[in-house]
Amino acid sequence: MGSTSTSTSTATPAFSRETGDDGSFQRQDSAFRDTTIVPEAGRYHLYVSYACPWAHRAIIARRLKGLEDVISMSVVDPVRDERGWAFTGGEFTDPVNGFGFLSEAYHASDPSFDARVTVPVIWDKEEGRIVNNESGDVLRILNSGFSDLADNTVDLYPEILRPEINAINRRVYDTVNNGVYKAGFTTSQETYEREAYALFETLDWLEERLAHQRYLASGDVPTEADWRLFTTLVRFDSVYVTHFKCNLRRLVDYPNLWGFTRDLYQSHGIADTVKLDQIKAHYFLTHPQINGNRLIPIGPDLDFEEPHGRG
Ligand SMILES: N[C@@H](CCC(=O)N[C@@H](CS)C(=O)NCC(=O)O)C(=O)O
Repeated sequence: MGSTSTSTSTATPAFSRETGDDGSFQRQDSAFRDTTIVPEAGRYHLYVSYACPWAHRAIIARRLKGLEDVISMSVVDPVRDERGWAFTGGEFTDPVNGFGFLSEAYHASDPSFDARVTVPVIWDKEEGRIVNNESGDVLRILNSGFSDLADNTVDLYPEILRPEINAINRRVYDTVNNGVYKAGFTTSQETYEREAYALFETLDWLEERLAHQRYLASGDVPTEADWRLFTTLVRFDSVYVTHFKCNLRRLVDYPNLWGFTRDLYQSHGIADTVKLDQIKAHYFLTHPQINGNRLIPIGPDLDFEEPHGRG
């Protein structure tokens, strides 16, 4: 690219506090990282958004681990304004604390909290505080923290596969899960190109890996590594290709990755955790810096139910 196209733009970044001097998006660290919980039914509550890929991990784990009667859940409105995630009524209410905004949960837990209020959140009803707001931790807590209240025939983080899962997660987090955001939110042409190429390099690598095995790690059942990738892939063609300009290839151009996504989508209980209307409303209406006219695209027309032919 020529020199004019690689300079940092003067555009207003979507997240000014998380934008480096070079225009790159630098995701904030999660503030609440407690990982010990008391396995009790009815004590914990999940705050999520169906729109958010990080919260989607928690929704999936709660379902797969059979914890829906053990951990209650409320959902924020997918469309956010400058006041952050809100409970606007109807399906977006908080019966546990009656909060109007998720920020109230953060301030109840730490009155001095002044960073970005994010989902997912695990809330302890007994202590009236946030236990954890990092989706990677939340996945592990749901997988193994609830003892025999959970369905332990499902193990998303089997001991023997941990080194492999950790290595896959590292690359997938940096270049795919967070990679799409780094490409989408940067105000620098150079950073955009670097992040977008790194993303597609990893997708190419994953495509090749999935030519020889059904799942990312070498076992014969899906693990957290698969679900962490899934929540990004299921949003890819509807959102990231256009909204975040990750358009070198589409998911449907990768036979193995597209089959893998359909395979997971068609797993028991997963399809109705994917709410594309909320996903699209969230991204296209919530980031006016990158979609100023706030129109929601009509497509693409994707068939996640098409036979996946894997396994
Ligand atoms: N590291 C966090 C990131 C969570 C996150 O950034 N969630 C987004 C939604 S996709 C959010 O809540 N953003 C709120 C905001 O930007 O104000 C995790 O994995 O749990």
